[in-house]
Amino acid sequence: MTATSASEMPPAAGFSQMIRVEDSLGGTPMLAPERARQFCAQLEAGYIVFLPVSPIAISQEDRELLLGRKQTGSAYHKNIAYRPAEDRVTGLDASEQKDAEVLRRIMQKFSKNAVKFIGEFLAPYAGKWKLDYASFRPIEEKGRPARVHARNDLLHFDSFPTRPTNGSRILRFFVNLNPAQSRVWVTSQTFEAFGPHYAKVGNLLSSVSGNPLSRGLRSVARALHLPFGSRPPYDEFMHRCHNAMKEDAAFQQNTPKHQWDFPSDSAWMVFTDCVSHAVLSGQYALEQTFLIPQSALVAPQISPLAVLEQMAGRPLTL
Ligand SMILES: O=C(O)CCC(=O)C(=O)O
Ligand SMILES: [Fe+2]
Repeated sequence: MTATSASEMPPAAGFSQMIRVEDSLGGTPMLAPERARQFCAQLEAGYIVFLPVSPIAISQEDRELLLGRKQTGSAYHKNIAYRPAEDRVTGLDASEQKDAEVLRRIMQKFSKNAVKFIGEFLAPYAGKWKLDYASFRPIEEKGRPARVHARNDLLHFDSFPTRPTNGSRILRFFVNLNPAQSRVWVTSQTFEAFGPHYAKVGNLLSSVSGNPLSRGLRSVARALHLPFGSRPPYDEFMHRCHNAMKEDAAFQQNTPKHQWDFPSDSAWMVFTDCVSHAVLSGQYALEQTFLIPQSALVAPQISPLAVLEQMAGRPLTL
């Protein structure tokens, strides 16, 4: 079965939907500009764009290395982050430097190919994003032990605690490398439908600071690299919302969900700051994150930042 809704019914308004792009676009010329713009608009509204055949070529040798068949060390048992700006992998200790070089080479290639593909597929964003980290995820997600706030099997909107986006949106592109097993996600309501509820019930908005004086102080603190105020009000809200959702067992259990199975060698892209998502199972995925600034969005008025600023009646960025 390819990616489908568990209920076999299209999700209702306010829930994430899926768009299936049948033909493999690898190596094909750019989409017609209006189609690329439409994909951007649909993604920004909380759709998942699913490609049954990944457009990113990964050689057999690299695949075998990533799947651990030629495993030499323990590096393949951790999630690996790759920082494109510095061209290096992080999170490995000194004994794993041999693996680090192999992984750096593979991740660099993946990251470059993902950038090339997304730059063509979502042309309105090309060159306007800030390229964030890529990752390799070799750990089985089912039953993976983690602290509550770090659990990815609980529904959440993404917020990076140490890398505030200051209103830029989080676009992620995934490839399931597993030759036999799907990666299984569930999604629920989009941020536009659900975020305001959380903001009201948890009184989360009023407690994130946004007045001009403290904004000024925060800017100074940031310039001086002081920890105080390093997180803009927008990120503070998104972070609290992320944590509150994961802590809320009743919500996790009762909210309506749709399940999506991403089969071997498929790829998908999604704005994970507006698609509430959780990964239930799957092993071996590659992922590249793009931070899309407000100025590059096709529909900035429905972004999580715009939704929250409308409610707060004040700017929430620095
Ligand atoms: O690895 C996945 O499939 C998604 C996990 C997730 O929610 C995340 O990394 O934020
Ligand atoms: Fe996530």
